[in-house]
Amino acid sequence: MAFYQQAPSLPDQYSDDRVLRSYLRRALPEGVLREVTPSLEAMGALASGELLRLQALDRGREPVHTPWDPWGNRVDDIEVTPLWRRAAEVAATHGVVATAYERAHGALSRVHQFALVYLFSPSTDVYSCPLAMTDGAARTLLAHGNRALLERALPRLTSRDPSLAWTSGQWMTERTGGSDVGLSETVARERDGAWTLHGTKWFSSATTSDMALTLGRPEGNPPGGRGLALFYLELRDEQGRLRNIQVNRLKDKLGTRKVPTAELTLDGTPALLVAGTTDGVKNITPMLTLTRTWNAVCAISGMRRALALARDYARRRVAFGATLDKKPLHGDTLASLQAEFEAGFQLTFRVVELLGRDETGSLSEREAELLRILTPLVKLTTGKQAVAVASEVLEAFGGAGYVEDTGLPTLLRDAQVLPIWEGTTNVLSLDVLRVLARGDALGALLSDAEALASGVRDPALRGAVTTARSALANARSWAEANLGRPDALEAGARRFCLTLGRAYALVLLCVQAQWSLDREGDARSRAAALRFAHLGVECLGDGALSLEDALALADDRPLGAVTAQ
Ligand code: MFK
Repeated sequence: MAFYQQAPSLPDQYSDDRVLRSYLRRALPEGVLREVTPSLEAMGALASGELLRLQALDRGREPVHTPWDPWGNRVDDIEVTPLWRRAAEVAATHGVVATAYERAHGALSRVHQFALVYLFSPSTDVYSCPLAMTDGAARTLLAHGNRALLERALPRLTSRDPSLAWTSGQWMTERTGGSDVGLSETVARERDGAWTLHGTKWFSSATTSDMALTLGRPEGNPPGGRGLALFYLELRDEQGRLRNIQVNRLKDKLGTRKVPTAELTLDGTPALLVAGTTDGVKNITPMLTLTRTWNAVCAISGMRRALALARDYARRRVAFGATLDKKPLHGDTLASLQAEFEAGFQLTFRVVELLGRDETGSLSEREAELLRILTPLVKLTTGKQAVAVASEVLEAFGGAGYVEDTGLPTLLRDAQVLPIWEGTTNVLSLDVLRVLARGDALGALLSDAEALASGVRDPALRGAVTTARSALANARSWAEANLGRPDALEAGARRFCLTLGRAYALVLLCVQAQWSLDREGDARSRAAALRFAHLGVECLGDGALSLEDALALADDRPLGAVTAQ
């Protein structure tokens, strides 16, 4: 009989997840864990049951934009796919955003909420995007305390009732650029106390949202981010018509194909000021903090999904006389990916814990500095990991990983957005430099790493901790040595940040590994920590080119003899 390969399949996504469950046992008091477990079990079952089946049926479907109705009226309807419609219902009823605002478990509600996100996200084709912006909008409105807006929008943004729940957009990018937002050209006009917006938004994600936070420049304001103001708008009027917003077209993107990302023209769109007529960029940063955290959670959950599929496949696929899971080289390859995932996981949930404590007012000033520096670090570190892991997992499937109807290529395409949106790796590295210029966030990070490391006793894990500490100390020396050399500091910023992110992640993974050894008699996280240390956390390198040589090389200009610094 001819041979046909069995497809990979997924077990229950909560009960099968050793890493998540072990972390939750460590992070949550027993009573809290008992209370949140049913919701996580329910989401795990949906993620490997109904949502997974819908996701398979949804493959190849995309949102449809209908600009005109049959009678020539401009309507700009956007119809999302069935998976997204169901995801919206599930997200609301299961409190994927609301859990964080109900705060049934105080600061730990963020851990609960992001554990739900982590389970939900890989089966819902980037429905995490509108949810992240919704969470970010709720947080931003709360941060500014604008009562009228809070009363109108917050109950909707955090509702568990799908018929009431709203999602929000975050429209920042214009044709002038997605990174240098201060260049934005949208004009805000005020007539008799009412504001309207006039301009073009070039990448508006999830344009099916009910409201958006966006930036516009009040007439007469100076250029730059300070001259922009933060605005709130609702997309449709009571009759369901768009409020002077035209959807020019949907973007033809590499991935996130279910997300209806549009180019918009705002031609007199009514909007309300959120917090004064200036400092729009600064005022929208609470949103960025949240969406960057979501980005990291989606990065680790994407890695986890890719690895779960690869692991299952390795048990089924026979080559050269045995299943792949018996093959030393295949196993060694997956072990490295698992180590990357576990380190990214611990780093991400550390930030989630701090975020929850920040929102409940229980962070010290020093911890607030730590959270500020860790937010860009977790986003940039896990974004890079997610792409690398997805790419290797496709390879672990051989040709099947390159074939669309296996669903596997989507893993890579959807991972590739993670280092791009919400700030590229380089823009986030510059954000870390912005943090270093004020206060002592680096000191806060290093002393936190020291405090965490002091509880690690296992001799092999102590070796891994030493690797991390030495990378962190080198990074600090490098930053101090370059403080007066802004160009050199900028040139090395990405390598510096990846060193900080990876080294701190290694410390956290050692802490989890020690706990798991002591309390669960499980050495798997220990193995992950040792492998992660071996893969390397030091990214600064000794042999970096001089800045002059690097710039010449980048531009392919002739240069003298290459010199090591
Ligand atoms: C999978 C789930 C995730 C999904 C979400 C999907 C949605 C996707 C939609 C998008 O992609 S939306 C677009 C996202 N765009 C960005 O993330 C923008 C990237 N660019 C930056 O982050 C730039 O660094 C920035 C726009 C902030 C630079 O603008 P400016 O005006 O040149 O910044 P400047 O002057 O350095 O800072 C202005 C103020 O904001 C300063 O405060 P002060 O006025 O008190 O001095 C800064 O300290 C403060 N600030 C800047 N970044 C901050 C911040 N504060 C806190 N956190 C930050 N990250």
